[in-house]
Amino acid sequence: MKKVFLFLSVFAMAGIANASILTNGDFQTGDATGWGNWNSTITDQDNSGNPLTGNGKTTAGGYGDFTAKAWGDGQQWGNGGFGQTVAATAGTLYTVSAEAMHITGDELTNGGIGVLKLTFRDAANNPLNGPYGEEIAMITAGSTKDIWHSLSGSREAPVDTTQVEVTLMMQWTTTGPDGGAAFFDNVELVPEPTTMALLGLGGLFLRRRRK
Ligand SMILES: [Ca+2]
Repeated sequence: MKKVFLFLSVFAMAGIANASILTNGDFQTGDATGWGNWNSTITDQDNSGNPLTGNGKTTAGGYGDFTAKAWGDGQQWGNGGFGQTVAATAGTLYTVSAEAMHITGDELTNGGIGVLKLTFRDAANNPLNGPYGEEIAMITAGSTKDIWHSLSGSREAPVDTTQVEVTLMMQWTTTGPDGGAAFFDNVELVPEPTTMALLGLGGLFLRRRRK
């Protein structure tokens, strides 16, 4: 009986712990609430007034599935995007995921990329996984247009981590001409507590119940 209850407690805590810790990761506020952004906007359609065919909305107006659109500034390494920083714990595994798309008529060309990044930082704001963080996954000019691509990856927070930033960015990586924009949606950042932490929580529940 005790073992069964312990198992159920662990299972329940794991369920709670698996929620994303980002604010407005689906952009359904219709604006960039929770995010810092540059050369980018929140939209439910592209800038020419055409629908994002990949989100299942096929007629102008009445969309409602807001997405994050990022574009560059026309120069090599020029970029635009969104960033959100949240508190993080060293040694914890963080899984980041997002959907990304580029569309016909505003597609990524040449070296244009739409990239999902993670940057771990210490309390003094120093980056801990490279000077510009780490590219976790991306779409490129070669990615199939007009459909959402799932980007994801997991990284363990390095020693001294107190915060982590999720970055969604469109960047021009070649001398050009590169063009286009990258759309992002349904961004999640999920910390995964260690097994020992979960067992500890399960045991805590068990002891409290037995009193
Ligand atoms: Ca959305």
